[in-house]
Amino acid sequence: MFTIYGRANSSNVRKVLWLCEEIGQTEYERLDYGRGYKPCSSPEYMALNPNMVVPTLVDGDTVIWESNTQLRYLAAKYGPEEIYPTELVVRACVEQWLDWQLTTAIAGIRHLFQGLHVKDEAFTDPKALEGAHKQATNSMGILDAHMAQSGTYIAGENLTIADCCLGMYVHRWYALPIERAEYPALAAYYHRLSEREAFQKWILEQGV
Ligand SMILES: N[C@@H](CCC(=O)N[C@@H](CS)C(=O)NCC(=O)O)C(=O)O
Repeated sequence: MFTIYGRANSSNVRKVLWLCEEIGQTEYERLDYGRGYKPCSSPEYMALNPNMVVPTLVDGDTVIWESNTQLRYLAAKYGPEEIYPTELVVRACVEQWLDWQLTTAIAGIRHLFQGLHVKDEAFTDPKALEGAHKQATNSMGILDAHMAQSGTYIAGENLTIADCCLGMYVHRWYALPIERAEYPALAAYYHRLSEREAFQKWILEQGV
């Protein structure tokens, strides 16, 4: 049995919990660390994850931080082949979108979430919010264009960890109180994800 350190209302934790549900690995232990719960700045947590963020995954002697790496690890260890395909070109597609989430897509959406939902004063400046909205609109436009030609899911006909990673932020884009551009392929994708029980449990039912 592995342990996931992280509160279930964190986007990065929810990605991992969604994947676990999809692959039927539900016998894990989850400990509430992070904002509003046990502090990530405590010595015992920092010994596991010096970044002071959630989630951290502990599987036996293996300790992994970075949620997308946890997705890769859990999918490779416990999942069916389709969820983290080994065929080179499909694998590259999955990796590309996982990396894009962390390097590009997260910036605007995170700022909007912190400013409009958490209402953290460091993120409420109107000009900065406008910039974040442009960034998020642009990122979701890129994903919309991709979904218009990719098929059912990001890497084709099967759900992969690229969906577990980005579906969380597609949900946030639709759940935040913002103006949204018309993105028909993205909306259809969100609707498809919303029909999955595991997505309902860990993404839709956990709030924004
Ligand atoms: N790149 C990291 C980012 C982790 C991160 O930013 N986690 C947020 C929650 S989504 C966090 O720990 N915030 C501080 C806290 O909850 O104490 C990952 O993907 O694991």
